[in-house]
Amino acid sequence: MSGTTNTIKHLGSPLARQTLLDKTLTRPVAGHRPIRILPWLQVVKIGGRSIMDRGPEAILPVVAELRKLLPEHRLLILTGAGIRARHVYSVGLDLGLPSGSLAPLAASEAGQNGHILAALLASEGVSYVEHPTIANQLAIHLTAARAVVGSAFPPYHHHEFPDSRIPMHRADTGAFLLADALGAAGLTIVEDVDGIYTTDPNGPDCALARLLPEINAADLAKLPGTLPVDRVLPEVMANARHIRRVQIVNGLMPERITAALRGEHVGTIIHTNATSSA
Ligand code: GWN
Ligand code: ATP
Repeated sequence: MSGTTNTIKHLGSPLARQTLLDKTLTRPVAGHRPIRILPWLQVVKIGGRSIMDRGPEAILPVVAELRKLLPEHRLLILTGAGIRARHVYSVGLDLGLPSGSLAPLAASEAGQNGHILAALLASEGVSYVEHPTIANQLAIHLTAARAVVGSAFPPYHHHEFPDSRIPMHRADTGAFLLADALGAAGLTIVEDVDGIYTTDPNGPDCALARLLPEINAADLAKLPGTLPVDRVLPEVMANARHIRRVQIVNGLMPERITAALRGEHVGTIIHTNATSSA
C-alpha cells in the first residue's frame, strides 16, 4: 500500500458554501413543507385564567366534554397559567426581575394547572407529561393513551425575548408552536368568551364589542386594543408551516369544544395562510 491514499470523506451539502441568511439560496433546499409528525393529533389549549381559575364550575364540564371526546380524537391537552402567574409577575416586577426570570415562574403555574386537569382525567388513562417528554416521547404516550396533558407555556426561560417585561411568549404561543411543529390536525383555544371581539366584551367599551367570526393572522396583528390571546400569537402564526386555522371557542359552553374539533364554526377562526416557503 502506498500510504498516499486520500481517505478524507467529503460530505456533499447544498448548504455548505452559502450564507444561511439569503432566502433565495436556502429556499430550494429548505423551502419544502416539513413532514407532519403527528397528523392525527388534535391540540386543545385550556385557558388558565379563563377556565382553570374558575374552579369546578368551569373545569368539571370541560373535563366531562374532553372525556367524551377521547374515543373520537387523540388529544394533546395544554393548560395556561392563570392568576397565580399574574401574581408572580407582579411580585417579580416589584423586585426588578427580568422577563427571562419571570418566564419560568409563570410557566410552572401552567404546569400546575396541567397536573390538576390530568388528575381529573386519570381514570381514562390520561397523565401529565413533562416538556421533555412532549419533545421526545409524545408518540409512545399517545399510543398508550388517547390523550395526555402538558403545560402550554413554552420553556424559553432565560432565552425569553426581552421586548417586554411580561414574557411575550406565553401559553397561546406555546400551544401554537407545538401544534405547528408536530403538524397536528388542529388547534383549538378554549377561553371564557365566544371568540375575538373588536374590543374586550368584558371591558369598559363592551357595548361596542362585536364578535369577529373569522380573521386572518395579519389583520389580527393590526387589531388595536387587547386580545384574548397572546399579542405575539398572530406574528408567530405568520410563519406557520402546517396549521392553517386556529379556532377560539367558549369553554363555558363545553359542547363547542367537540363541535370545533369536528370542524364546525362555533367561535373565531384565525387563518394563518400556512405556506411551505423557507
Ligand atoms: O414542573 O409543573 O417542564 O412539564 O418552563 O421548565 O419553569 O420544568 O424550570 O420536565 O422541564 O413547573 O423545573 O419548570 O410546569 O416547564 O416539568 O411537574 O426545568 O413535570 O422539570 O420545560 O412541569 O415544569 O415550568 O412544564 O411549564 O417537573 Mo412544571 Mo413547566 Mo414538571 Mo414541566 Mo418550566 Mo420540567 Mo420545564 Mo423546569
Ligand atoms: P392564560 O391561559 O394565559 O391564563 P386565558 O387565555 O385563560 O389566559 P385571558 O388571557 O384572560 O385568558 O383572555 C381571555 C379574556 O380576554 C376574556 O375574558 C376577555 O375579557 C379578554 N379580552 C380582551 N380583549 C378581548 C377581545 N378583543 N376579544 C375577546 N376577549 C377579549
